[in-house]
Amino acid sequence: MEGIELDCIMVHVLEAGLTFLEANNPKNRPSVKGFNIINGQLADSSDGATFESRNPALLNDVLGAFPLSTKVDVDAALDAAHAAFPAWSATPAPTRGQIIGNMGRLLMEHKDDLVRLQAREIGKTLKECGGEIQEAIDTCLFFQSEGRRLYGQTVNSELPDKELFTYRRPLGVCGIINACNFPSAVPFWKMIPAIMCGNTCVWKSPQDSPLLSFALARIMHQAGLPDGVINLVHGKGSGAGQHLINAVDEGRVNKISFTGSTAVGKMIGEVCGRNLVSCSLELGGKNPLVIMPSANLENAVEGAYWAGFGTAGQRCTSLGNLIIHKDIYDEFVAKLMDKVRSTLIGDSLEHEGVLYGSMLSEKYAKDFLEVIQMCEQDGATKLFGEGRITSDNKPSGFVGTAEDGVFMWPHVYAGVTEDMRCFHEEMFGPAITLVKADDFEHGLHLANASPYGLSSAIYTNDRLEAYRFKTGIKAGMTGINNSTTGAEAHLPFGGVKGSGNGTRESGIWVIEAYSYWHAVNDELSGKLQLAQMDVDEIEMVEAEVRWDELV
Ligand code: UN1
Repeated sequence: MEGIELDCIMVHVLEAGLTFLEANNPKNRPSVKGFNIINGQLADSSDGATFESRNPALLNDVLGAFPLSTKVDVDAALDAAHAAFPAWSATPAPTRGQIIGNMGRLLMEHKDDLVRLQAREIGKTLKECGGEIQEAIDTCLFFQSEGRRLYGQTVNSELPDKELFTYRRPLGVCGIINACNFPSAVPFWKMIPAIMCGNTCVWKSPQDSPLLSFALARIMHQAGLPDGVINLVHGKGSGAGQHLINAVDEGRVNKISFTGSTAVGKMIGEVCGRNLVSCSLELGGKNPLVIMPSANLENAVEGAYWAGFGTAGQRCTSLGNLIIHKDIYDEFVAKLMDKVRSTLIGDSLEHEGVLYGSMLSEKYAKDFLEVIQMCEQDGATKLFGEGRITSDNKPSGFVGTAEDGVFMWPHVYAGVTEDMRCFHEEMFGPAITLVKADDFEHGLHLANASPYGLSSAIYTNDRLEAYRFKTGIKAGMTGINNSTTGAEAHLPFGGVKGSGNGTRESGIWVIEAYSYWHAVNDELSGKLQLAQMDVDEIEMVEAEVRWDELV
């Protein structure tokens, strides 16, 4: 189509069979008709229904129309995953790892285009999208080699001429459901270890990032992934996502891996629990960051500011309660507010140097505006923030035309105490709550007082305080003199309490979530030897030393 600017990834996507839509897109960006990928083949939804993907930083930029998948489509994807399982699970793990390595190399080759596509589809900054695609690459490179390990053990038997072994076995068909805030790294955290262990997947892409998900799934196939190992279905959480969960009750799913809200996670946990099906649940957070007087305050301000407002506060690991020791409270808040007031916000595809872009979608914006109302209702004092940015209501650091997208002011609420709802609720947007602590013990108490336990952090130069925080906090992740965000791709990621069910993503730990241990004994003696009963008895020798005479 003349005049349309195609980047490499878009050419790639189009070569895969997508077609242009006639759309009057601004900036001559392409708009496509997208598909599910089932058994390696492009597929429409069974009833032809579609939904749109829109750029939240430029709302009349339509990326395309995608299948609104039905139960029939989800069932077809599950059929394909089941059919592919025997051959894929029998493929040597090093070969599976090699394909995963190819995925990493292809992501590197197409990184710049994927970064732009991701920024266009969910409004995160180019810098952050770059970090995220890198996280997906790191995951592939880590698990490429894991395919050459995936160790089991040889274990000594208590009986002669008998050997014991352990093997890691795949679980079967995995249902993958992720949120759109980390639409590359998080599905890779899930699917890469899943397929490395020999499982097959049905991936329900996030409703707000279908084109990026399509591009990633194509790259996975281009890397040499056999058809049916990963099947992609687009649609809504309440539609295709729910059909995938319902399939657990039908006995068609062996694992669900979900990243999203605690409410949905609990529902999934119930369905999986009653079917004895394994599930990995990465849920919400109200991540605390404690600032102590001995901290380097400049450094602490940087960390708190980034943790609160980077990604427009839309990370699971974003800062929630900023807990500041009373002795440095005024000084710290003054420094922090200087930064908050000068925050640069805008569409990163158009403006360099912005700290954060739009909200992930209109829906995220709406939910955020609702939840922050709670702060003032609870009696917190608003230090900064006026809701949605418009041409008549914008902070000095906003660049661009506000009405083009869904942009939010940064919000800071002070005077928050443990008895307020806003102390306990995740806000998932650019808003932090300031809490004053009397001393270290009080700070630690406050850090533990929310119903969540995902990430946490402390700024202190007192080693004993750092130690006591590390041992006293109940959280899956803790930063010392660092922000609450930015977990690396080879450390275990996950939470406790309301933040998850204790499973972990990333590194070697995630392998537990996608495999089971199979214990095998090989009886070589040619006879029946009974464990515990036919074991040689050892006679203890009477003590020759008269201990009683020595005292
Ligand atoms: C998420 O928000 O779901 O630790 C993932 C971090 C990122 C991943 C966040 N590496 O902030």
